[in-house]
Amino acid sequence: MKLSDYVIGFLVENDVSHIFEVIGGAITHLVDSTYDRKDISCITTHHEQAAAFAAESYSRVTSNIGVTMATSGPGATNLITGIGNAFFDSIPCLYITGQVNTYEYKFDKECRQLGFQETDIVSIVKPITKYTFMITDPDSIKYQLQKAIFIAKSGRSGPVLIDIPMNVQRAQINPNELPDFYHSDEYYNIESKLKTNNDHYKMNLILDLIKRSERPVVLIGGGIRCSGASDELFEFIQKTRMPLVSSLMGLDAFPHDHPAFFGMIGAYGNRYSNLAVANSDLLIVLGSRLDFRQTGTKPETFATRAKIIHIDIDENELDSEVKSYLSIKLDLKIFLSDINEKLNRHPPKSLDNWYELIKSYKSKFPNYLEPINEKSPILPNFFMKYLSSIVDEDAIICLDVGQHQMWAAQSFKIKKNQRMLISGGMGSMGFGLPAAVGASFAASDKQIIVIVGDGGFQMNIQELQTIIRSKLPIKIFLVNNECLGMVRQFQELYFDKRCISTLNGYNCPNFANVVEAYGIKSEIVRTIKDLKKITPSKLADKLPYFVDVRIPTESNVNPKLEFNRPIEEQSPYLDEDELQSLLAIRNLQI
Ligand SMILES: Cc1ncc(C[n+]2csc(CCOP(=O)(O)OP(=O)(O)O)c2C)c(N)n1
Repeated sequence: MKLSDYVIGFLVENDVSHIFEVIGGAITHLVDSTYDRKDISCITTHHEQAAAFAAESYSRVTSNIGVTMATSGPGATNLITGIGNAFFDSIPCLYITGQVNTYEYKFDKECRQLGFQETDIVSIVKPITKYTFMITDPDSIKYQLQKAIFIAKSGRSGPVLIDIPMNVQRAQINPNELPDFYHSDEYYNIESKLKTNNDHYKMNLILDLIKRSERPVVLIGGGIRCSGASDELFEFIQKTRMPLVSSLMGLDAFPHDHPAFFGMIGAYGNRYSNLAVANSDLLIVLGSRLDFRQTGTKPETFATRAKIIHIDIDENELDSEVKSYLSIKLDLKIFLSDINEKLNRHPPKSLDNWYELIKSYKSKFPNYLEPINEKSPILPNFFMKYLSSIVDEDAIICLDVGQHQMWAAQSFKIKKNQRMLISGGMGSMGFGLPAAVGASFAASDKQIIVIVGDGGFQMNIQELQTIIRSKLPIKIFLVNNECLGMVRQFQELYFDKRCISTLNGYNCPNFANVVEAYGIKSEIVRTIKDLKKITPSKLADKLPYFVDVRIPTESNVNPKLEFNRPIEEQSPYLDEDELQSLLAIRNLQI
């Protein structure tokens, strides 16, 4: 059997239905092996970065591995941003790169290159993958693919890369005689290191702290989705009634219409969410790494009155910047299932007063303002709230990176069966559109929404062609401020309004014309009245649809945390007396 045929069959056995790729000489054997197969297909994108983002989003939606293929040299290096994205956000993805023939590869020679497009991608991506390997022995293919997928999915999941030289791809192998990873000592060694046990002593301590706490808060992060623990989290909150806040990456792991949900915390978090954390006496952190965007640049000012319990599958994330009272290395699904069982015996005390207090913050600091009249311009937070009221109950929303992402995080109300796909740790502009392509193939029955800025849209705009060619009914909302808004806001604050490269030296094309050149219908909306043009039938249509949402160029993300402040002291600043009265609890000794 030809090795490339074996690789494709292996992917099918692992329930992979789509491979995202851009072709090149060095992967032609692999791509050719999908020809005439009904059980798997290649989705040709127009840039390898887009293929990688699409595969990552396919993985997020299917909870299976996402697969990208790229040719050697520039194809492989174009994957790097996508690989980094999957690494930081812990998404299991397999990248298969083609490589020059082994007899053209330099190996240990001191020269730069022997073969055309020869590039040592294995070494280049080592720091941003969980495992990476170049196959030189055709008989190791089964072992290496099994090992790579096992590592990608186990523990804290993430990306893996397998580099396959062309002569290896076309080699003949006997599939019945290939070594098997699952019967190797290596497998047992890796597996035994992954085992984590629930510590019963610590569990009882947590139950006791929950019982005694008067102002508890649960903070969730991307780890909830990664461990598939959304249902267990829901049950935990139903049982404890603890108020819940989220990091950016945790946003779609809990429904926003639930009475316990109190928004996103952090630098661009809702003011009421940050105040809840600042006043809490117990903070249970589930699968969030407590990075500076959440804690502020002075982590010692974060949740100073709370006992922090931190649970994460990756021990390197525990006690990193913020020191916790109790930290546990554990898969969240195991932790939550276990505590849910025990919680029946520990009914929590009434949290009514605490709820009243947080609700009072919420009504004092709403995250959007109602427009004055129909002629009013579209203000971004209101737009996000409006959009969330008209999309399907199980829509998948793909965000790009910038101000629009933060407005969506603050004001889009995510429902139980909706997903919001975000480029978190990497924060890569250009993520939204290709992510929507991947989500469309992963869930063809669902409504797929993109929210993107004019800058990020121009970074992977070529994927409109993938959308139109594959007839994907993706609905694109371009939040158009005609500038690189997030950095413009930063320059206004810290660079005395010298907006180089964001306003000066940056501009946009007529997007409606561009989009129509691809054959996609478009609309421009400028006022509240115009929003009525976005009718339910246009959203339900089986064709792609593009809306250029014009917002004032000077729109800013507020509230915003400036350097070296605690998260409850966001700008625009509150009057000192008012802040102190809101933080009254903080001054009590617990
Ligand atoms: C690939 C990449 N390049 C640069 C940046 C830095 N950056 C972050 S947000 C931003 C501006 C985004 O502008 P736009 O897409 O128009 O969205 P807006 O902030 O205006 O909503 C830039 C340049 C980045 N995150 N990713």
